[in-house]
Formats: sequence, structure tokens, C-alpha cells
Amino acid sequence: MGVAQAIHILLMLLPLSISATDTCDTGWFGPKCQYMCHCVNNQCDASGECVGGARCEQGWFGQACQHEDMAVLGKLITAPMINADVVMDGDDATCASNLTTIFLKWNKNYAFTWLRFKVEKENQLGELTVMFKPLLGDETVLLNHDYIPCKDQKLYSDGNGTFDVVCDVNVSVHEVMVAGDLIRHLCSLHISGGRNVAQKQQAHLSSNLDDVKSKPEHAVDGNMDSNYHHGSCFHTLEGDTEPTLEIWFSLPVVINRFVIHNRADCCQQRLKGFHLKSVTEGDEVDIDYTDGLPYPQNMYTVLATKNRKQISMVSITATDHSSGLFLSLCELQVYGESACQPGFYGKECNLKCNCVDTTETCFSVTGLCPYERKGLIFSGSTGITGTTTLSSGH
Ligand SMILES: [Ca+2]
Repeated sequence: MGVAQAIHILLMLLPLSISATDTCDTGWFGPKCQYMCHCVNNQCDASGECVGGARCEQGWFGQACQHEDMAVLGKLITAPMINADVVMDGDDATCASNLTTIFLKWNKNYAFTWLRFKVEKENQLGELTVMFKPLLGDETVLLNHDYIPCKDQKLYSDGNGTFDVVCDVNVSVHEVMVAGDLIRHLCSLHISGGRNVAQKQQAHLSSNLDDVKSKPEHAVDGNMDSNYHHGSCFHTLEGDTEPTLEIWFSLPVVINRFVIHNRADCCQQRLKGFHLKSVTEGDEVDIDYTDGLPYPQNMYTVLATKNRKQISMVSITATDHSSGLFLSLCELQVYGESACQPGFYGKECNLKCNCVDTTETCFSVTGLCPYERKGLIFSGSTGITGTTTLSSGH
């Protein structure tokens, strides 16, 4: 065998030996192993999809089970009243038969972004109304026990009974109402809490106590262990006058919620009065939040509901001097979505919309295409031409 031939064979073999599946630890996937598998028993393939008949773990849904499902955290009430399990069991094959309205209620507030529902394929026609009950006590809402509409509602469909509804809701909500003929044969409901877009992103600390137990990347390693000595937290140095953690995103993101996991083994008061900031690529500040709670918490949730901008960096700075000035925490979760250019979608915004009508732009999160009725033909799907005769009157 000649040298050139040997090199040629070697080059052909090389890509096989560095495939993504070989290099990610169990439970992780993706080109940079940055995504956590959320299929039951870690049964993910290299793209995160469930294999071996596994479903998404409870509380996760969507492509590669990467979206947190807020619906499972709430209580579902239906009219007429049915056993909510039909809708909430994670099984698209079990469906209700005669629903008119559903109410999903939480005992706390969330920042709504979009929801997904699945209906029987042969019964995917009819009207749809989505409304919300806003946060009680929100000063921006005058009649806070009334429903507010789904502003700028956008409806997307795959033509097979899966629908995504996007609303521009700029207040926190604690109830979602969905009504209309379209949900009459409802099989599943998911309310997106977003993806944790901070996980495995670039983390930077203004100073670092040591490089063994304390590492900046511990803030985004997906491990919520709140004992500093277990090695999944970080700790800044004494004398750091502005102890700060920064998370830099590989792609711009739109954020709906931050969850900060304080350390629990000691020193929780150090996080009291923390300052949280999000900035755009052009250094424009979006979220600028200062903790005002009287006591330190194990976990802090900060909602981002208004004027959501495309963010490239998030920072947390400690401000409490009562026992020295230190920043020490165990995980920062940032829930949101990648901010894709129009015409592209997906976690990395590298997938191109593929709607039947090529002038249409798909939903940048899921790739589903606008739901439209043209004459008596239903069209609009990811690469599929659906033809469904509409009933009269629609
Ligand atoms: Ca951690």
C-alpha cells in the first residue's frame, strides 16, 4: 500500500472515531455535549431523540425532550369535566372526545411564551381561543381577575394534529384557558417553560477561590447539588470588590425565567441582595434586577415578562457585605429559546423552515408552519402537504 493510499484510508476512518456519541458522557448529547438527555432511563440517541420506545421524562416535551413542561406543575380542569389523565398522561394516543374548554391553573406565576397541544388527526378543525389570568397584584393590570387575550396570537401546525400557539403576553400569568372546537378531541397539552439555555455555556468568574471544588462552569453543569464540598458550586476570592459570574451564550437567546440555586451547606446570606443583569450583543441592558427579599433563599426565581430582547450575556453580582463580600452559588438556570433569524429554527438555529408555502416563516422554536385555510384545503406543514376538507361554516 502506498503512503498516499494509507493516508486516504486513514482520513476516511477518522470521522468515525470522533463521532459525537463516543465523546459525550452518558446522559448528554449534541455537537458540544451541551444538551442533557431527558428521555426515560437516558435512552437518547446522538440527537437526543428517545430510542427503544422510551418517552420524554415527566416534565419535558418537544424535539429531543428539551422543553420544560409547565403544564405538569399545574392543575387541569376541563369542561365538560373529564379525567385529566387523558390529556396529561404523556400519551398522544389517549384523547378526550367532547371538550369545549380547559383551564390550567398554577399556584404561582409564570412567564407564558407558547403552548403545544395535540388533537386527533381526523378532528383538527375548528376555532380556538386562548386567554390568561394575569398575576394578582401586578400593577400593570387594572382588572386583575379578568382574563386577558392572547395578544398577536400565532397558530402553527404540522398537519397531523400537533399545534403550537404563540402569544405575546407581557405580564406574569397563573392560569391559561383554551377553548373552541379545535380542542374537542384533545390528546395532549404542554405549556413551554423554555429550554435551559445556560447549560454548558461559557462561564466566567471575576475571581476564583480554588480550581478544584470551585469552577465557574459548575454554575452551568446541570448538577443542582447545593453542597459546596460536593464540587458542583463555585466561590469567589476574598478582596474581590465586585464578585461576579458571567454566562456568555453561544447564540443570542430570548429569556423568560432565571432560577438561581444558592448553596445550602453554609453562608446563604452572601447571595442576599444579589444583582442580576442581562445584556444584548450591543451591550444594551435588558433585565436589571436586584433581590429585595428580607431573607436568603435556597432557590430564587426571577421572571422576565416584558420587552424581551435578544440576550448574549447574563451576570450575577453579590452585594451583601455582612460576612465579607463573596459570590457563591451552585447553579444558574436560564430558561428561554434561541433567537433565530427568520426562516430558521431549532436549538442552534441551523434548520431551515420547510413550509409548503415557501413564503411562510415557520415557528423558530419548533419548525411548525402557519396554520392556514385556503379554500377547502388545509395546508401548512413541515414538508408535508396535508389535504383535509373543512366543514362548512369555517
Ligand atoms: Ca452545579
